[in-house]
Amino acid sequence: MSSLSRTTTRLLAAAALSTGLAAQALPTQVTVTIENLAPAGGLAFAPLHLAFNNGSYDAFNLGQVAGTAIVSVAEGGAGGAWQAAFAAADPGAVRGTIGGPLFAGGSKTASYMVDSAANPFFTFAAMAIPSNDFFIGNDNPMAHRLFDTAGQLQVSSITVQARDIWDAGSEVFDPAASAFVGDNGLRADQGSVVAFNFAEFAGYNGLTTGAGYTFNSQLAAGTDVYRISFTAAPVPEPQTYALMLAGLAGLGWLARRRQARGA
Ligand SMILES: [Ca+2]
Ligand SMILES: [Ca+2]
Repeated sequence: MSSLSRTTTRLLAAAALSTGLAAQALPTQVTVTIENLAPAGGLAFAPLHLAFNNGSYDAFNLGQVAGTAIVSVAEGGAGGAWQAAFAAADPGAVRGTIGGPLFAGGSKTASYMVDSAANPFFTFAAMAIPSNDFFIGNDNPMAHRLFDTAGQLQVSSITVQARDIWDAGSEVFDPAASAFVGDNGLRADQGSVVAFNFAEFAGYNGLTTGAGYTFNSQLAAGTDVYRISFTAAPVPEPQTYALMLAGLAGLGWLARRRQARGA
């Protein structure tokens, strides 16, 4: 094979690779806004743990014993085991934590670079406080498919109502032992399973929280308590640029060779 045809072959391969990447990877800048919609003086939330993912990691199931991953969210909010389990099960997921307590009426925003083709699904988990072991999160890992196959955002927001709040079933309800109002050192194992539960929040009414306000649940089943909103902006992939530049440089070299031969 001549030097020229070898170069042409390489250029064609680079072009094919470039086209292939453009079809497969869909890099997108996703901005996530979280809002605590609970009535003033009511629920607060620990940091939100989130992951843009391939839909394969299922952190818990209604009616089953909670594992250490979701318990690390539900019983203290820190979620270290949840993050580690997610990373092990779905290494390509884009994970994050929107930190700090989120009080009623509060909101926070964070942005993530996501390949919407590889990670079209969204999973989240956060402890509700005060509580012993209450949390919000999606049971079905494929419940929230944010992106279609063309990379278009399909979900503008996820709203959580009081009826959607989970009790991990891992710690006995006891205001004296609850995070944010009691002494965590007093907590006791519950030995139950994951269930829906918002009624027990009324048991904290009148107690002083760690933030100094007097708790008042005011929750009915249909009360909105949390919203996660999304906006997305596609971004060109650096790899695509690099391949295009390499291809252009190769074409320039080829043109110079042709010119030299023709002369
Ligand atoms: Ca599940
Ligand atoms: Ca419990």
